Amino acid sequence: MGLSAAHKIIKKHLLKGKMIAGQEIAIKIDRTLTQDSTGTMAYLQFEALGIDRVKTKRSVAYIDHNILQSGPENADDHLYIQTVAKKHGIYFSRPGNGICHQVNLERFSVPGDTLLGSDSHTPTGGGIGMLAIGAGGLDVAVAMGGGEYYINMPKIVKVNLTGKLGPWVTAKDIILEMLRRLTVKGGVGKIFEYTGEGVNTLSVPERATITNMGAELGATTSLFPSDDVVCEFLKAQGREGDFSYIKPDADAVYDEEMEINLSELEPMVACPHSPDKVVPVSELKDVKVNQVCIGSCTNSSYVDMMKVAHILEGKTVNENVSLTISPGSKQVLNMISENGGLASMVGAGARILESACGPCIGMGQSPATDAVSLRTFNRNFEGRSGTKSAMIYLVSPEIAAASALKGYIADPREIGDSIEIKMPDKFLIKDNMIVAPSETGNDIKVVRGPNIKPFPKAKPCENTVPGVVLTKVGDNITTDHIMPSNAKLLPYRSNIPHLAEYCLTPCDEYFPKKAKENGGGFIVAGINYGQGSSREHAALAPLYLGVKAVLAKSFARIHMANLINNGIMALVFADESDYEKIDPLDKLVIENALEQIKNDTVVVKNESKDEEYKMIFNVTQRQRDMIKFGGLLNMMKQNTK
Ligand code: MIC
Ligand code: SF4
Repeated sequence: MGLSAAHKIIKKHLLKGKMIAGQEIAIKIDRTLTQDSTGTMAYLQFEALGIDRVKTKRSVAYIDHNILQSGPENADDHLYIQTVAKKHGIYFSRPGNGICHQVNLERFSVPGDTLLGSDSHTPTGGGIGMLAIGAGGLDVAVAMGGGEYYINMPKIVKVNLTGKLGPWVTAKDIILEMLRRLTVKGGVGKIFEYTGEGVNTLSVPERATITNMGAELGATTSLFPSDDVVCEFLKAQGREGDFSYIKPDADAVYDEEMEINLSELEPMVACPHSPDKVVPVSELKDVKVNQVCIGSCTNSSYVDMMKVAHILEGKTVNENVSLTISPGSKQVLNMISENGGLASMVGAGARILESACGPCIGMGQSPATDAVSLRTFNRNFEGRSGTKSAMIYLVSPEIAAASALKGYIADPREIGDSIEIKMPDKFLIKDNMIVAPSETGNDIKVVRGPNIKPFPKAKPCENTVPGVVLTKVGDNITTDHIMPSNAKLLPYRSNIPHLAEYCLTPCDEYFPKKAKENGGGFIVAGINYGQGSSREHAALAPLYLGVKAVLAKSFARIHMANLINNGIMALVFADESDYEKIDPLDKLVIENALEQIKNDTVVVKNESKDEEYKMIFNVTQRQRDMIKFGGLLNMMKQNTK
C-alpha cells in the first residue's frame, strides 16, 4: 500500500503508537521555533525542566510580535529570550530580522524534517515539505529538551489541485476557497496534503501562504511535496544541501480526498469576523475602505511585496485610505530596497512598518472606530485589530493594493493585465541578524527583568471537584477572546497575574471578578472552543483564576492540549442539548473525580438543577495522568521519581 508524503515523514519520526487515524502517536521533533509572545513562557518552562542544552537539530528563538516598546516590558522580555537562548544552545533571530515563519522558511526549513513551534502558524513550513506543527509553549519546551511530541494520528486528506490559477487569482484565494468549503472547524484532526498537477504551478512562498492559513481550518498541519520547485527555492537560498525529495507514492492511500480546480477560482475575500466567511470579491465591490495593511506571515514574501510595488508604482494611495506595509523579513526588505520596489511603495504613500507581525496582532495601527480595514493577514476575529467596531476583511496582496488606490474594495481584474514577478535565482543572503548560541553556555548569565513573574502551576486533581459555572459562551470562541492580545496586553505575556484580569473579558466583562469571588469554577462553551492561536496563556490565565474544567460541545486541537497540559479538564458534551440546560452560576460538581478520569465519560452533577450531564473525556492515558498529577510538568516530575 503506497504512502502519502505525510505518512512518510511521520513514519520516519514515529517513536510510539501506530499510524492509525485517531490513535495517539509520539513523534521525534527535529527542530523548534518560538516567538517572543509565547517564547518567554516557553523558556521559563524549559528552565523548569532543568535541561542544560537543547537536544534538537536546531532551535530558533524569534523576536517579531512584541516589537512596540512603549515601556521596558517588551525589551526586558527580549533580553531574557536572547540570554536564555544563548545559554541553552538556541539560535536567536534579532528584532528586525523578520516574522518567525517567513525567516524560518527562508533560512531554516528542511524538507522531510519535523518542526514544532509555539505559534499556530508554524505549518507555514509545510510549504517546503516539512511536517510543521503548532503547539503550546510547554510542548515546545519538552521537545527542545529532546522529549517526544504526542498527537492523535490525524486523518490525511488529499487535496488534488488541478488546472492553473487565472490572472489576478492567487494562493490566498486557494486557501480562502478551502475555508469557504470546510469552515474554521473543518480541519480538526486532519492533515491536508496538496497534490496534483496544480502543485507544480505554485512557488514555495505561494504554497506557504496555503499551509500557513491551514491553521484557520483547525488542521493539525498542511503539507506540500518537496519537488523540483522546492529544490530551486533552496538553491536560491544557498541551501541546496538541505534538499531532498518528499513525494507521495503513486498509489498512496488517503483517509479522505477532495479536489480544487485552480482554473475555476476567482479572487476572494473573507468578511468580518471570521476567516471562513468567504465570498468572491465581485460581491463586495462598492465597500468603502479606510485602511489597508499588507504583510503578516501569510503574505509578506518577496514576490508578494514586488507585486504590490508594481501595482503602486507611480500612483498615490487614495486620500481616505491609510496603507501600511510590513515586509516579512529583513531579506525581503533588503531586496526590495535594493531593486527599487520599496521606493515605489514609499512614493505612493505607503507607511512602511518594521518586518514583524505588527497590525496582525494589534501591535499598533488599530483602525478608526467602525473603520473598514483590508488585510492580507490570516485572522479577522472581532477586536483582534485593537478596535472592536472595526470591520476586517482578509484578502490577497493584489486586492489589497488595488483597493488602497481606489478607496473601495476593488477587483484587481479591473486594473489591467496581471503582473508576473519571477522568483529570484538568488536571494540576498545575509544572516547577520541571527545570533549563534554560546559553545557551552557556562559563561552566560540569563537576564530577568522585573516583568517576569513565576508562572502558575496546576495542582493534583482532588476527588471532589466542585464549582460554579463562571460563564457560558457560544460557538467558535477564539483564544483572542479567552486571552486578548494587543499592544497593551502583549507586554505582559510573562506576567499571568496581570493578564488574568483580562481573561475572557471580550465575552464576559466580569469573568475574572466572578472567578476570584467564587474561588474558581467551570467554563461552559459551544463548538470549537479555543480556535486560533497556540497561546498557552489562554489556559494559564484560567488556571490562575482557579478554572477546573471547561465543558464544551467541541474543542480546537491546540487549546485542548494546552488545557490538559496545565491540569484543566476538557470535557465534551455527550448530548449537546445539555449545553442549553446549564445557566451561569449553577453549582456543578464532579464527584469521585479520581476514579471518573480513568474513563471515557465523566458525569458532572448540576446541584442547582438536580441534573446530571454525561461528558466525554476521550483522551490518552498520558493526558489522564496529567489531570491526575496536575499538568505535564508535575506528571514528568512524577515519572522521574
Ligand atoms: C496569532 O497569530 O494569534 C499569534 C499571536 O501569532 C499566536 C501566538 C500568540 O498568541 O502569541 C498564534 O498564532 O499562535
Ligand atoms: Fe504574527 Fe500574525 Fe503570523 Fe501570528 S498570524 S505569527 S501575529 S504575523
